[in-house]
Formats: sequence, C-alpha cells, structure tokens
Amino acid sequence: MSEVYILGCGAIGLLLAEKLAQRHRVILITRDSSQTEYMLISGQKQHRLNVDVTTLKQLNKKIQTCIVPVKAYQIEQAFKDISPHLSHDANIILSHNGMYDLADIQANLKSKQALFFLSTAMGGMKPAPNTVIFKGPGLTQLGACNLPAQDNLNDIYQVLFSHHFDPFETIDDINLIRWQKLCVNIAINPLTAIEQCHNGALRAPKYAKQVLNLLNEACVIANLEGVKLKLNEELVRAYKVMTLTANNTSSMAQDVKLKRRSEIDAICGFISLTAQKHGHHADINDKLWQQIKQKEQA
Ligand code: KPL
Repeated sequence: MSEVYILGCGAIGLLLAEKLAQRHRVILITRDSSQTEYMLISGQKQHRLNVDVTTLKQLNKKIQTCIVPVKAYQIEQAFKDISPHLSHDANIILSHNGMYDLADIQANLKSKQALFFLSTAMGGMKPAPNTVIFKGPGLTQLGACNLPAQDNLNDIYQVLFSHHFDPFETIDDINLIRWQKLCVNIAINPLTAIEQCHNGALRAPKYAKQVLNLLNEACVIANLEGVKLKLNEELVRAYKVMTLTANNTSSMAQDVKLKRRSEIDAICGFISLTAQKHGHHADINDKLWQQIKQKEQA
C-alpha cells in the first residue's frame, strides 16, 4: 500500500481516486477542507470514496506520488502550488485534455523527480462538487515525460495501475498518445458543447462531415509536427470513444453549460495556432475555437 496524493477533484480526479483507494491510501488535496465526503455513482449503485482530504496549507510532509488531473489552463498554477511539497525524487503524474507545453515544468523539476503523463478516455460527470458519476470505461495510458520517469515507469504501473484499471497500457511515445487524445477531444468536445448532446449522439450521420474535417486538419498539422497520425485510425479511435462513453456529457459540454472556462484553447486553439506556425490554416478547428470562446464569454 502506498500513499497517493491527488491535486484536483474534477471528474477524472475522483474516478482515479476511487480506483486507487481500493489498494492505497488516497489523499485528495482540495481548496475546501469543509468538504470531507466524496461519492461515486455507478449505475444504480452509490458509495462513499475511501479517501482522506487535505488542503495545500495543511500539507506537513513531502509527497512521494502526486497525480495532477486539472484543466490544461490550471497546470502552471497547480505545479507552482505543489512543487514545494514534493520530495526530491517524487513521481508527478499529469493528466489533462488538450496540448500543454511541458517545457517549463520539466525545466523546474529536480534531477530525480519523475514526470509522467496519464491519458484516459473514461467518462465521468460531476452532478455536485463532491460526487462523480461513472459514465463509461475507456483506455487509460501512462507514459514517461523525462528520464527518471522512464526508469520508474514499470514500477509505477505495477504499484498503482496494474489493478482496477482495465484497459490500461504503458506507452513509450508519450507525444503520440497526447496527440491521439487530442484528436479524441477535437472530435467530441466542441461539437457536444455546441449541441449540448451526449458523446454518443455525435455518431449520427449529420455530424460525420464535421468530425472528418476536424480530424483531417488535426492529422495534417500533426504530420507537419513530425507526429505520424493517420486519419483512418483517428476516426476509428474517436468513434470508439463516442460509443464507450455514449451516455456521457463531455467535459466541455459541462463547462459550457455551467458557464465555466473550457479547455478549447488547448484543443482546437492549439491546432489553429500550430497550423499558423507552419503557414497553414485549420479553418474548421479555428471556427469551433471562436464559437466556444464566444459561448464562454456570453
Ligand atoms: O475526455 C473526455 C472529456 O469529456 O473531456 C472524453 C474522453 C471525450 C469523455 O467524455
């Protein structure tokens, strides 16, 4: 049994906490220490998560393993907050949608601190701040972002993820899985946010052209960046996630509905800006980026 800290109590943070708490001591680092009970609803069943809760201010010892499942635009602050509390050889596991440049974080790590990226297609939705509804299984993948993480990858997999996570993979090429997850989010998140529909609804023929065009642009830009994505494979992946999480409301659909900031900058915005960098256009991604920004500001 080890101790796992989770900074960020979003849907994915709570889904990870529930699985890890079956074998480990899980400590959620929250802003609000008055919230001490967290619940998981899966089908007709509901249970209380077996987790402890603390705040950054209350942390009084160095953390060995910390998962940081926050939004892409919160990573910088989250990392600043948690850094002073990490042990000199801590394992830090980031998990977010969209693309975020990890260079600054990597540059600020101590030489033995290991940085990982965890990508998951599990579906979760929070109907209340302390409750997550499990909305569908999905592949979870873990990869190393620096040399210490490469050395620890197998140990972290064995200790934390070899039980209760199914399907699960460790991955050599972290950049590839980040792009693959980006494609899933490009295909699903903005359209579900605009239509306010479940992920599964996007399988209807009326959305096929848009999904195809969005992913085609993403694959062209990935290839320009040296990442060999194939359109047919990204389409299969996106439609598979739509099916596995058919009843889920994507994180962006929830953000737009609740008038919260979404991750669109790191999803369609990233494609649009990277296209510009190469002297190209990504008009369909650009259009959805603007549409979601307008909804955020409304
Ligand atoms: O990552 C997701 C999200 O909602 O942000 C998917 C995989 C699309 C599940 O809903």
